Amino acid sequence: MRLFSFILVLSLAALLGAAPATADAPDYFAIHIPAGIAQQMEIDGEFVDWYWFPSYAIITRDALLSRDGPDGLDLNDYDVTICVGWTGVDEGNQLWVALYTFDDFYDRDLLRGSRTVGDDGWTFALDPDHSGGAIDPDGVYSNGQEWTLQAAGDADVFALQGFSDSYSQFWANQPPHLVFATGPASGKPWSHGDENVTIHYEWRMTLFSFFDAAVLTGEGGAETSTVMDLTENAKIHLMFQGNDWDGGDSRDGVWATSNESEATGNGDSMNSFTLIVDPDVEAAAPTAVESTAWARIKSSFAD
Ligand SMILES: [Ca+2]
Ligand SMILES: [Ca+2]
Ligand SMILES: [Ca+2]
Ligand SMILES: [Ca+2]
Repeated sequence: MRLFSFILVLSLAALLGAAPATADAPDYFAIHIPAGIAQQMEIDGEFVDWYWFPSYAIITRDALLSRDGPDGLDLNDYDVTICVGWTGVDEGNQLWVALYTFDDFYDRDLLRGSRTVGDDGWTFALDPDHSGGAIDPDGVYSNGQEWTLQAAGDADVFALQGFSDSYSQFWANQPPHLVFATGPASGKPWSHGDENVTIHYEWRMTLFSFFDAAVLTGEGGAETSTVMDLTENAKIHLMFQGNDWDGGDSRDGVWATSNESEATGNGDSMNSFTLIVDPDVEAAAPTAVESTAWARIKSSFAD
């Protein structure tokens, strides 16, 4: 049974027609995460802590656009749900993402690490300050970044697209800038050829309007990059692209939130996400507790 309770909300979103499917790069929302909720959320690949996310902001498979491969893929072959949240400047100042994928065939035999070519994976590209233009393909001194995500089970990948595996771990994809997990734990580990696989990608990350990867020289880094402050009503450019391989030498499909040319490499071709504060979400949220009190509560869970 692949229908997780989280997905029940999806059909509601589809009924409501949450996002236009005809525009090349539809606009979406990122929802503010109240402090009382953020304190209780864990980046662990489990999605029960996204219960509060409003249905109108859920991005479903129906909203995704084909960039390659045969059209008309049915939901038994590939299904997707994406939720995007954010915390403000004094609350961690990060983008939070829950990305659900169901796939009839788990393809991971090339193990390229920092590329999704040949194996299942996601491309996550962003231009945080909406400045537009091409992303520097070297990833250095760039206004945006293009990341590759692969759920490997025992060696998950969140790497700058195209960089060799030796540069897959560096300052920008490590805590506190990035916290990333895959799940559900009950489904791990995945093996090439597994059928009907559900994968949860969950992460929170700091956004940089100026990003000095400098992985080739070993210089630069967080100190010479500029953190983007996340504030209500700001617009950021993002795009998500699922790359589905089902064995063999050709892609079964490439499904993305934008199908404009250069969608993964140019800020102007990405989707605009408006950072909004939903009053109903805020009103229903538990009250934030003092950090020391919260630490005690958490440690009692662990006992
Ligand atoms: Ca979680
Ligand atoms: Ca598939
Ligand atoms: Ca493959
Ligand atoms: Ca696949």
